[in-house]
Amino acid sequence: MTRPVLVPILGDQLSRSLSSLDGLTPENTRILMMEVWDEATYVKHHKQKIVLIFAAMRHFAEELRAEGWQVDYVRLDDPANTGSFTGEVARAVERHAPSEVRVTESGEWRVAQAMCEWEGRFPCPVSILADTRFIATHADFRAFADGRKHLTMEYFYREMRRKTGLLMEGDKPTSGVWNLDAENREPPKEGLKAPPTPKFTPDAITQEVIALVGARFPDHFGDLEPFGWPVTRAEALEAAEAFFARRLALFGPYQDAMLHREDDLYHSMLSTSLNIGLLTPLELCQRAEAEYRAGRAPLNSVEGFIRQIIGWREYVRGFYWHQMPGLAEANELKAHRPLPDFFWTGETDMRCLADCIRTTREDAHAHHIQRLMVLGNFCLIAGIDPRAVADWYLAVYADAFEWVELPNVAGMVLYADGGRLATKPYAASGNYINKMSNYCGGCRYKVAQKTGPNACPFNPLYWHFMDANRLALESNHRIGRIYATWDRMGAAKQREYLESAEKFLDSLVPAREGWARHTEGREPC
Ligand code: FAD
Ligand code: DLZ
Ligand code: SF4
Repeated sequence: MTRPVLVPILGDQLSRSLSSLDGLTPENTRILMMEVWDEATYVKHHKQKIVLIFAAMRHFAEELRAEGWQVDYVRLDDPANTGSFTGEVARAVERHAPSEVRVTESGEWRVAQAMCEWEGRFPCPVSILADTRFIATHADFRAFADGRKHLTMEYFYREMRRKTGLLMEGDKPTSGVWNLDAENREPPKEGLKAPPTPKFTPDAITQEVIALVGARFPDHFGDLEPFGWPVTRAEALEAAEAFFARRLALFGPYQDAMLHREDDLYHSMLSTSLNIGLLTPLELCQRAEAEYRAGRAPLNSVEGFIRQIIGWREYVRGFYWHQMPGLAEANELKAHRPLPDFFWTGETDMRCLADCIRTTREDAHAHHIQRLMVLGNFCLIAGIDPRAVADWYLAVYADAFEWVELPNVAGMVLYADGGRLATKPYAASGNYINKMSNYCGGCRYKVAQKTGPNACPFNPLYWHFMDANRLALESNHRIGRIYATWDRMGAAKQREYLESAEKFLDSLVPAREGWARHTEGREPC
């Protein structure tokens, strides 16, 4: 018998188009999938994220077996489970004496580092292949980034449009305009109600995983049930079709809107399926373009959706690999305040934050503007430590993988990278939230009040942040003129702002240790 090729498939590699399977047949291949403690706990992921990954992995393994592939599937509770990728690949190498270990590159730096050691460790060659599900290669991003000080997404996005041919007429963008973002900033209308996102009833496989996660990860953040995320490609395709048929047309205009307890609005809710590989970015964008070409969705919505995927999503992935490992430690604004406890409990009188944390707890999801302009903006202007913020985002969202989470947190939200990703910090006072949401009406704080105990905390925090970071920000042409307004206020008004902010910051209770990461080291299986 010939020695098989051993193909480890990780929990975010659940795609039949995976590069490591390319050219192989079931006869000469042994696939390895492994539920491991290290991955389930490197941060204390939201319970629904662990259910999503394990359930999707188990379904994918079943689908592969049904096609005739031989799959070694190591369950979390397998007594011999070593708890790590490297340990499980080592065991599989012993079992099968493969001619080669062939794996698609990891999405995260941490795992990529571990994979680099496999070659020296195993008695057979190890091939680490490019992840061809992404549109931009690492070389594409390097070619874009080399020699640029600011890595403005817009120029990268145009290259991706040219590379894919999406919304292009020859070498020109459809309608002559690359980016229709200016048309996509409608505040929410009173009573706006989007068609619901499909939720999928857990089958027996998923129910078994739900029970496992409930038993093994009881102290992780978030509600375990109801669980309704797509866990198979068929379910993900159904969710995508529902989005294209019922929500894409209004995706653009209401992309930045926020409504109390209207959690999904017109967003696609497809990031989990994309990030674990049930859907590919190109197929979704081509499908969205077809809606435009058929006259069923306007260009501003379709271009906006495609930009999020071949623009932002591809860009942050390139940015991550270009900037790591330094990005994980970056703290340009020297922010050191601990994350407030209410990020975990949701217990705050700030109605906007309470609602965003509620949806995060209930669904392991919050939409982009909630993540950026409410949760992220608060962390920025309150000066929260970037490591603590990144740990929180990585733990609480079902779609969170470091390659996409960290550039958004350190770059887009916190300006911790010194402005390589965003040209200015997205700092905003309560005014922005009031304009784009219905949160403020029901809040105990008054958004129009600038200082004092009843003032919206975003108002004094905004000026406190500007004042504290003047040295770093004043020379930025997109933000510098704000200091003229600050200077015009006069010393007494400035003092009021700063004192209000300090009082508020002093009232914050730091999060207890152990919410995001296990404090007592690795737990036994
Ligand atoms: P839609 O609004 O329908 O957008 C369509 C798709 O575009 C998304 O599914 C996603 O794949 C992509 N996309 C949109 N914005 C971004 C972006 N800024 N970066 C990368 N891709 C984007 N997204 C993640 O997938 N994982 C994360 O861990 C993550 N962390 C974030 C942290 C912060 C601080 C911020 C501001 C954003 C983060 N995002 C992350 C981006 C974005 O918030 C989510 O992709 C989006 O909310 C997912 O919901 P959706 O599928 O309904 O997105
Ligand atoms: C996120 C995650 C979790 C919770 N558990 C597993 C697991 O047990 N097995 C697995 O193969 N993958 C898991 N993942 C996804 C990995 O963390 C992800 O594949 C790596 O971080 C590389 O991006
Ligand atoms: Fe949030 Fe301020 Fe509005 Fe309250 S008043 S909901 S704290 S922005």
